[in-house]
Amino acid sequence: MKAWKTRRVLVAAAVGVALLGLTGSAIGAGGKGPAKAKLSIKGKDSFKPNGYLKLGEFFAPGTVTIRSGGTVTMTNTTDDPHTLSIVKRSQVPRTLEQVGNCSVCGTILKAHGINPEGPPTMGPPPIRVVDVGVAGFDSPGDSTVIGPKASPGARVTFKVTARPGTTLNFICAIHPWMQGRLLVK
Ligand SMILES: [Cu+2]
Repeated sequence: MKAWKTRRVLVAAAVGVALLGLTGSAIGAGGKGPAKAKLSIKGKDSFKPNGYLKLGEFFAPGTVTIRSGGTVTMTNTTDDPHTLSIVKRSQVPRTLEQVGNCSVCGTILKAHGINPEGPPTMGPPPIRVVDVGVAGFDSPGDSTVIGPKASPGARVTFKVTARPGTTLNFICAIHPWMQGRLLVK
């Protein structure tokens, strides 16, 4: 095939893909979000001597779109345990001081049977999932613990049952600078 012909075929393929994309988003706009979504916990801590200490673990992505009734599978790629805990928007720490004084974090950890003043929890917590209100993740107080990578609890799946149109804010109650949102469609 001559070069210009090849190019034309490639352009046609690209247009086809673009049209498929348009069709897909048109359906999505009037319908529901994905029935399944993935979330991972990534990053690592680091420091610069005489410079700073950076706590670099994060939810990836920070914003997850999911259908009401859909499931989110979360994988931990870090060496630390974390939680994904639904909180009220007003409880999401916005300043360094609020991160340091996260009172809802202590409440969440206690609900999991973890003593926030005790030593760091590396093993499985007494209560892995806290589910308030109706079954599934739908309201502040719903929370799951995820174990460090390579542990049996390093992957968790939870169902999101909040109504379409709901935004659920979440934090990690162990590292409350880790924050995200579930957009329920
Ligand atoms: Cu964390």
